Amino acid sequence: MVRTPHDRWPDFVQVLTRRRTGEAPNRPSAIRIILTYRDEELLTLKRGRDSQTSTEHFDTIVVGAGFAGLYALHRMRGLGLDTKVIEAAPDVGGTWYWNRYPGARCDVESVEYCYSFSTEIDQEWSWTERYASQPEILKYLQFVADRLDLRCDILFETRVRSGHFNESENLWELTTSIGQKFTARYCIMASGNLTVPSLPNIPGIEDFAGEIIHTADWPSEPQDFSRKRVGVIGTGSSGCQVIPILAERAKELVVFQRTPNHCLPAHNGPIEPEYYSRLKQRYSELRRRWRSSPLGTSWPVGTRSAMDVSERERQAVYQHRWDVGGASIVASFDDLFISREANDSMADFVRGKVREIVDDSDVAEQLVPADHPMGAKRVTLVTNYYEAFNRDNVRLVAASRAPIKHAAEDGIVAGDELIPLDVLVCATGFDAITGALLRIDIRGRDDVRLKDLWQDGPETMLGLMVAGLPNMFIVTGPGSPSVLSNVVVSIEQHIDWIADCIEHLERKGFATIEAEPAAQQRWMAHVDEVAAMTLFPQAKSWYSGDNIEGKPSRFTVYVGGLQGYREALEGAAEAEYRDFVLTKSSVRDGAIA
Ligand code: NA7
Repeated sequence: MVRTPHDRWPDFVQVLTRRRTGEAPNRPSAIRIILTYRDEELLTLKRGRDSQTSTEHFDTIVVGAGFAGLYALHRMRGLGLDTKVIEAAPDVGGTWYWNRYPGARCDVESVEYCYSFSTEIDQEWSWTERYASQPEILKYLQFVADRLDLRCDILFETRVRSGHFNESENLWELTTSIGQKFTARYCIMASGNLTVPSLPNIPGIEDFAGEIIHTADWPSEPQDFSRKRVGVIGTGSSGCQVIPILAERAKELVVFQRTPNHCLPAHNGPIEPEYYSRLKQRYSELRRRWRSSPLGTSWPVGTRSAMDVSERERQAVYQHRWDVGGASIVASFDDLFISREANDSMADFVRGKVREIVDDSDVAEQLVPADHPMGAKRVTLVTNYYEAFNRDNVRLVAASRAPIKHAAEDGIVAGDELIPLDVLVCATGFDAITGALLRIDIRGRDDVRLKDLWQDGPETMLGLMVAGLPNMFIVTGPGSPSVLSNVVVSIEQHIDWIADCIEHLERKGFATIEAEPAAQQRWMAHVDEVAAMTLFPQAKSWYSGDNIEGKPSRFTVYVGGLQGYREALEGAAEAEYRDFVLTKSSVRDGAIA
């Protein structure tokens, strides 16, 4: 069974636990979640008894063992720093460990969604599909961990609860869920942008007698849905990937759609071996070329306005990119993210496709996305998503006509109808970008809490550091291109910057580095300024935190261009960390470089 650290479900589990106490439930949903919760508690108790009471010291602690954490460990070792990675899951993989729902797949092409720092890894590893599935990505990360012998420095099944900066010692003091204590001079937060699942707040959910599964915590044992009525809530990437598979496997499938999204065909398939061996011969050159392109990918990027070409040519361009597959349609012209008119021309094309594919015109109209600019919410890459609605066993329940009202013992009440279900799949997304960081009680200088610093939304310098939190580095944090770039590329770029920065501190004898508050303010003003020039803020999305109740809404992904961002990073390092404060002692205004 996949062990679910209970704070992945904080409120939900508490509700279930409270209400179920004393009952002898025969209700799988409650049982499943409570058991996984208890499992973690048992583990905590068991491990707590023999956990160390003394504090272990490291030069660097890395939080998370996904793409970022593994590479961070590799780089820190290269600097000769004694490093420990702390990871909540029982294995490496990060978000690719947990998101094991059927159909889970990356929306970036495999040959681009991988590390580039090692020629050996590049040559020894071979991707089998154009878009890698979750099991294959997980295998890749396991391969990398073994190849670089990383596991011995990773503490698995351990969650960092708090990180407090000790100003007199210039050390981060970390505590884990089972009370272990660590100190470190540097802390690298590789905790991921999409790692804290979000559950829908449905009244009466604790009464539902069926099983509830979140896509980001899919059971590892095989599930037989052939006699089950399955409901899926959510039609983002996870929902749109799992729905076509469940349509084939379940007796009945009900899709609860709140907002229709723009879905594009992935045209996934095996990678041709000849193509791949040719590519491998030129891997580094191709990578360099892709990464220096405006969007950091292999996509050809249009340099004209969508409105500067004839209707006929526009349609031909969109059709070509639709046929090629993937999300490159969003790069067809250079103004698709800044002009609503241009964006509408692309969205209209996709809307036309939905109407073509879906047989029932009424169902098609409900699936047509209309409320946000295309791409302002992440487009989803799909295989047979719209086609699934042509099956007799699949039903769409759109919130525009029948919003979910509450859960009942037998199912979900939407509109005035009780829809009977045996299983409820929540493909309801994540407390993205800031969620994993804010789950940890992080306190910097003067005991100031990250939670308070970010009460109106996250503020960082270049997405890497926060004023007041010395020697704490964030990988692909808010204020960087993060989730709107090829994340592996951004991860390598950030870890390399962090490693160079630490090397600089060590070489020059500095004790701390942190963002300079005024520079941080200027950077975030720039992040806001460029975002306001685009259509991104026009959508309510997880990019802005809008999917989480009570979370401040702020679009903090840097969309000012990857080239400019790279120059800002390099410029800061070349100018010996201009815009950062460096100290040689514990005193904040000590020797400043
Ligand atoms: P997303 O993209 O956040 O999608 C979540 C979906 O769940 C989305 O359709 C939401 O509708 C829906 N949702 C969320 N809460 C509810 C409630 N309470 N009721 C009904 N529907 C709800 O998450 P994914 O996991 O699909 O993808 C996240 C990223 O992971 C993806 O972009 C890739 O980068 C990988 P809404 O649109 O908010 O109306």
